[in-house]
This record gives sequence, structure tokens and C-alpha cells, in this order.
Amino acid sequence: MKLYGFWRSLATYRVRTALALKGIPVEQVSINLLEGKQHTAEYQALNPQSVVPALVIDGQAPLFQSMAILEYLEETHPNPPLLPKDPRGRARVRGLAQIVVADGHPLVVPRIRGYLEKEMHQDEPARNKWLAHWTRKALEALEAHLSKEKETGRFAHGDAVTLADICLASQVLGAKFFNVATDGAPTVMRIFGACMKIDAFDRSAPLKQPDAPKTPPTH
Ligand SMILES: N[C@@H](CCC(=O)N[C@@H](CS)C(=O)NCC(=O)O)C(=O)O
Repeated sequence: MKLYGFWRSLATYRVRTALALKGIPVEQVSINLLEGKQHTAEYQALNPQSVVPALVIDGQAPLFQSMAILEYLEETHPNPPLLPKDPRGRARVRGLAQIVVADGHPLVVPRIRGYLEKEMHQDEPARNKWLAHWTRKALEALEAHLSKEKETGRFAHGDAVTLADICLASQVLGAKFFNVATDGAPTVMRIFGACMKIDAFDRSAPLKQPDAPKTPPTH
């Protein structure tokens, strides 16, 4: 498998972590988003949306969108399972995952930040306010579920890692990139801590990737 991604891409992080959890070997190809390499004709031929990740398996057409890739990996490599067995549990895990993947993360990606800057003429403090607001909203939504619902355990759903934990971890990593306070989400942070004790989460971390800079930018 070939994973086209970038060290600081949260969507790539989700796929990288699932691959690591399932013990699937992968070759990583770096698409430098800070240099706009997602817009080259060569990469667009792989992913016309000009975003990472894209996962190429056996030279077939690339898989795209992290959530679709996670579901594909779950179906093709069911062990260890990253979804609970019962339909209600699966719906809850997917719901928690979508708070991040569908609602939180899309508002802070480079093309949105670029649009705010170049088309909407928002200065850096205004852009940072936007990033912090939507990141906090996602963390608050996760916290509201996780702190109250009986299904929450050591991890987001019970005591085994699920797709919800992978997505939660990506959202917290985003908060760290953007210097967003996380103290309002203690349950989220407890679960993040439990995830980061697992080797697959830890070694997939953005700053541990070979294409990460020695001194990372602040945001
Ligand atoms: N919903 C997509 C998000 C993909 C996405 O926006 N990826 C970001 C990096 S995390 C990207 O490539 N952005 C490039 C850009 O915004 O120009 C997924 O989960 O795969």
C-alpha cells in the first residue's frame, strides 16, 4: 500500500493510525501541503480534490476521504476491530467520528485558511480566532457526549480503541497545532492520553513522521 499524505495532515494521521493499529505495512509518500504540492497535475491525477490522504492498493485507483478509507480498512482487515459489533454502538462511534471528520476538521484545513486570507481579507488574528472557535466547538461536542454517556469507557466507546478514538486524537492534535486550550474537555483529554500510550497512535504522530521539520511551525 502507498499512502499519499503529509506529516501535519490530520486526515492522514487518521489513516496512518488505523494502518498501524491493524499492523498493515505501508509506504508513505509526502505531498507537501505548505508548498502547495497537492495542486500539481501529478497529484491531481491521483486525487482530483487536491487533498490528502489518498491510499493506493495494488496499483488500483486510489481510495480517498479518510473516513471512507478507515471503513475500507475495517472491512478488509477486521482484526483488531475498530467498530463495535452492535448497530447502536457502531452508530455512536461513527457519530463521534463525524463530529471531527465532517464538522470540526473541514473548517480548519489549508484551503479554508487560504480563502479566509486571500478572498475574505482576514488578518492572522482573525484567522486564528476562526481556527480556535471551530476547534473548540468540536472538542466541546465530543466532551458533551463522552462525559455524559454510559458507553464511554477507557476509550470513547468502551475499553477498546475504535474509529472514534482515532478521530478524537486527530482533533486534539489539531488543537495543539493551533494552540487551542483543551482544559474545557477533560474527558476528551483523558481519552487522548490513553490513546497516546498505544504505540500505533504515538508513532503515527505528526511530528514523528520523516517529512516533519525539526522545528515545527506554530500553526
Ligand atoms: N474530509 C477529508 C479532508 C481532506 C483534507 O482536507 N485534507 C487536508 C489535510 S488534513 C488537505 O489535504 N488540505 C489541502 C488543502 O486544503 O489545500 C478527509 O477526511 O480525508
